[in-house]
Amino acid sequence: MSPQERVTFHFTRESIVRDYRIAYQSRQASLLGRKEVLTGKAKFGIFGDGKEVAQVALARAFRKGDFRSGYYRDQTLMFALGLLRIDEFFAQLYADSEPDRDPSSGGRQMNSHFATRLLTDDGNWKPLTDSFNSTADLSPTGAQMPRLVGLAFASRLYRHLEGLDHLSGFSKHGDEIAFGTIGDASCAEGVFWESVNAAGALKAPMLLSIWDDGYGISVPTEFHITKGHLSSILRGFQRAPGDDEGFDLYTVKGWDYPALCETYLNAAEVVRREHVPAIVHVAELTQPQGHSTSGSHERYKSEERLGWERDHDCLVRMREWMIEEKIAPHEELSRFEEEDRQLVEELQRRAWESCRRPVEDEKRVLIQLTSELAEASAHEAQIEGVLKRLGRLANPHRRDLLGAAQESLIHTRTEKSQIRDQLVEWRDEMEEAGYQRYGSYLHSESEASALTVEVVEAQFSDSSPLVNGFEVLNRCFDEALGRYPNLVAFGEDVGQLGDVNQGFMGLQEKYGDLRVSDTGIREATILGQAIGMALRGLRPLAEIQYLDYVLYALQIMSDDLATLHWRTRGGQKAPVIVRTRGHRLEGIWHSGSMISGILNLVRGMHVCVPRNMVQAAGMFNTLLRSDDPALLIEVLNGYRLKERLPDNIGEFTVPLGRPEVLREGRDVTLVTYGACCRLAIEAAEMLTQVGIDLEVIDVQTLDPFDLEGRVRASLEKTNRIVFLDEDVPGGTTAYMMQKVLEVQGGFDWLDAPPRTLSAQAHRPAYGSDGDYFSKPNREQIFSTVYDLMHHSDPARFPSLGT
Ligand SMILES: Cc1ncc(C[n+]2csc(CCOP(=O)(O)OP(=O)(O)O)c2C)c(N)n1
Repeated sequence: MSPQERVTFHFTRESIVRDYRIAYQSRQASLLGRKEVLTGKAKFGIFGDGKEVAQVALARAFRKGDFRSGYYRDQTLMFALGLLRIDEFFAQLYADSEPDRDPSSGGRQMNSHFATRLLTDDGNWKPLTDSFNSTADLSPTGAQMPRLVGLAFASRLYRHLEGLDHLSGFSKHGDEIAFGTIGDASCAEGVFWESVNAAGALKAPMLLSIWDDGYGISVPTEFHITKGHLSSILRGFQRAPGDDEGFDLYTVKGWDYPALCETYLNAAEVVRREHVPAIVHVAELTQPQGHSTSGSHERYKSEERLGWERDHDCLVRMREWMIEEKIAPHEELSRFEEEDRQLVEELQRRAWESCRRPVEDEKRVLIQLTSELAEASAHEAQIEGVLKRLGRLANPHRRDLLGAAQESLIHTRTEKSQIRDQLVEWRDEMEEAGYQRYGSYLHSESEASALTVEVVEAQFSDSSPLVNGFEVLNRCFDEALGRYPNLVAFGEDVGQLGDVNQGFMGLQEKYGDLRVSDTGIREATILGQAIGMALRGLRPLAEIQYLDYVLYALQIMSDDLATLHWRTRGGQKAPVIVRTRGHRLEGIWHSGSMISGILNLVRGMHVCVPRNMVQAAGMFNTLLRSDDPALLIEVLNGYRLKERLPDNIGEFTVPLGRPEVLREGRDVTLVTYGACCRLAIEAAEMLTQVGIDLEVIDVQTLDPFDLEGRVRASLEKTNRIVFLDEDVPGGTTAYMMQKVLEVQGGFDWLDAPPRTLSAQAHRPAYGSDGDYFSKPNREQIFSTVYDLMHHSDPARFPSLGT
């Protein structure tokens, strides 16, 4: 069926009234939500008013197993699908941190950032074909788009790939649609166009709705979009009749309920059956309360526009239509509206009380303890003052309680009493609970955590061949593709060529072009493709061709992938392995090692920096057995270096967070990773000639970092330490230093100032000398270590003349 062959649908009166009531309740929730913010009970509010009718229509096309990847205007869709209750909507507005009351995020996300719980409490997947599913929203405009590509493309794989029958909880023959939503102004983002193009090229069954209310906050559409009209500029993506390349495009007015229902049901039918993506441009939407609680739209909308918005309010229009069509008379609708208004108020009240109750209980305990402390203290008046100030707060938060406890403890710091000890204990427990409440689930806490994967040593025998580094990876990937039928590898040049360094050479031929595939040059959506696929039970191994180009994918990696498990409080996971190569080659954009910039933005992912391809293979094997997302950076100049191939290439694992001592020494500990390991070993050989015994440690993974304190153990022996890498000064060397000196307590073992040796602050220059004077070199390592020894024992190690 093409969009030209539309089918008209007939709905029961009851179901239409139900749609109206959901839309009406949703509007009431928006109105009341805004009030709650303006009266100070919540911090910020952003609501879906003006978009209700389109969303109840869209909900009619949603089927079990389908996914949503949307944004903060979608509350009505969530209500209509039964994925969000009104009390839960308010719980999130109040930042209620109880996950049963805010299942989307457990108080971690601001209001209208929705998610369903895809995982059981122990971190395993629920059967997703039994439910409507929503991925977890993000605030950066357009950031929902890359993931949408992968969510949709997964259906294509489930329809066409052999060997996925055991994953029946994720798909029924690839019949699932990924529904996306985005605002009109956000369509100006680069990731929007990259995602639309990628979905078209991949023939991914996505159905994207653009909610067009004519503004991005205060800026009207013509400033965002060429010609000021999305439908016209999207036309180039439209497929020709009978063709299966391209999109189906629909434009429909956001207040026209029957047209919206018909459009969505027709569009979804085609997307589902033919796997042809579609875009529904929903025009003429309004925003009755303005963008958010941060400002008022009267400041930037003309009187004329405000009047137009009142006339075209989708609820007003749907109501008129229902009366005209004799679906329900005015009186009946008024009665429902009154009932629904009261219902929303009642649910809001309950949400507020539930949110406040635990804090009020804690406040009572604190007041009891503090009052008793005051009675027993010489500082009674000051503590009473603290209590009075606390009493004046209408709705204190936990931070106010902890502040009051701390103040009381400071006043009584010279006193000893049992009641004071009790207050200390109360404060400690409150702090512990608070950090747990907001800090858990940064990484997997399931039995598949990467940190609990069994260690299997690499086995070598007399017949273990010496091969090129890339051949080690090639064998590893071959074994992995054979073992895991849901493993899919993709990236630029990964398919036919087998990647630019032949890691996948011959594997597309062996496993097919859906398992090992080429992508366009589109790093953000390579990442998004991986996230979406991982959310649907596949195991993506996504390649970013060079570390330097990770920056194009970094926003999605940082905002979406790295935060996903945490921001849903363990409700969702995306076990994506991102593979890239970096450190040393040639020039600014092929030898970057900007690790700290990445490392510090992807907390929530593991970051592996193997020194060679055998270690890399072992880390891949570990990650494939786990459900944590990770970034693995191979050493760019290591593919042609010879390594011995382990006999158990498909089975051995390298544990994360366990450094390896590459060379034992007693004088100085040198801590490094990746390509610098080779350089450090070379420098160590030079140092032996002057009687300095360098211990070289490869940390192997930066996150997690040395879980057993192996670096500190080395420092206890040598009492001198150098941190070495190719990042900028104060980059990852500083990161490692903080871990060792502060976290591991290494400071106490130092006999000399700690040193860092990194690349220069500028980017790496081209050519051999460019490299030598940009990156740390053997001579610098020698001098740095020698200098430490010179300061310890100038007689034995006289100045080199520097
Ligand atoms: C990357 C990014 N830039 C800026 C913002 C601030 N911002 C939040 S919403 C918004 C306007 C979005 O307009 P539109 O896409 O039309 O959606 P609407 O809010 O109108 O539904 C802006 C600029 C943001 N959240 N993310």
